[in-house]
Amino acid sequence: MCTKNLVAILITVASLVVVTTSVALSQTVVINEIAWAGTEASSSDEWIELYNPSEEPVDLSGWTLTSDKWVIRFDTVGEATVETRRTTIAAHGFFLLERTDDETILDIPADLIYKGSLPNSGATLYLLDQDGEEVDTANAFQEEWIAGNASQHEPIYASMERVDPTKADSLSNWRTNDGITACGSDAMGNKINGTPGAKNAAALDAEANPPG
Ligand SMILES: [Ca+2]
Ligand SMILES: [Ca+2]
Ligand SMILES: [Ca+2]
Repeated sequence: MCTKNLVAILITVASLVVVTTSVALSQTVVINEIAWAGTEASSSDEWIELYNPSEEPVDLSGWTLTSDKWVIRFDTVGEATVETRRTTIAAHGFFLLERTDDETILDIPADLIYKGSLPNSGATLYLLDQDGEEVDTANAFQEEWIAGNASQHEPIYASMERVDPTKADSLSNWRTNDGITACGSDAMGNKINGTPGAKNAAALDAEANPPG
């Protein structure tokens, strides 16, 4: 509770000083989960989840999600975008991007299909708005992935989950999915060690056991 109040005060102070910088980060669309290692069915079956923590739906028209290798556009097929199905992310809603086709997560419909891989050695993702302004980043603070597993560690092919979607990208705001609070099936029907289209296990855990 104290933490929340402190954040609110800081935001108020910051918004008095600067109008348009990273203040927006606390209540805007974030890169919420990254399955950079793919799934048990296929290491190519990567997927990415966005989350909108705000009280208003957000139109992603003109926005892009980029790595240093590819650009996903939310409203236009081309570059890394294979198919778009909607451009709006609901208030407190999720937006699921599946690589290659909709089978990546068999039982949950994708909101967008893309192509282009995320190296298991690490990458940084950037979410940019229609003006090219940076809305959010993921894994911007070290070369290797901060969290998530490939096949060498249990739970295998676990996603990298953002802990608090109202807080900025940082080394401490990501965790590996615990393999317990998980949902969805991969292309072969195996359980996904992640939470595509649902609240992150890491976020639920942080809420149940707040730091301090
Ligand atoms: Ca990969
Ligand atoms: Ca799917
Ligand atoms: Ca999730």
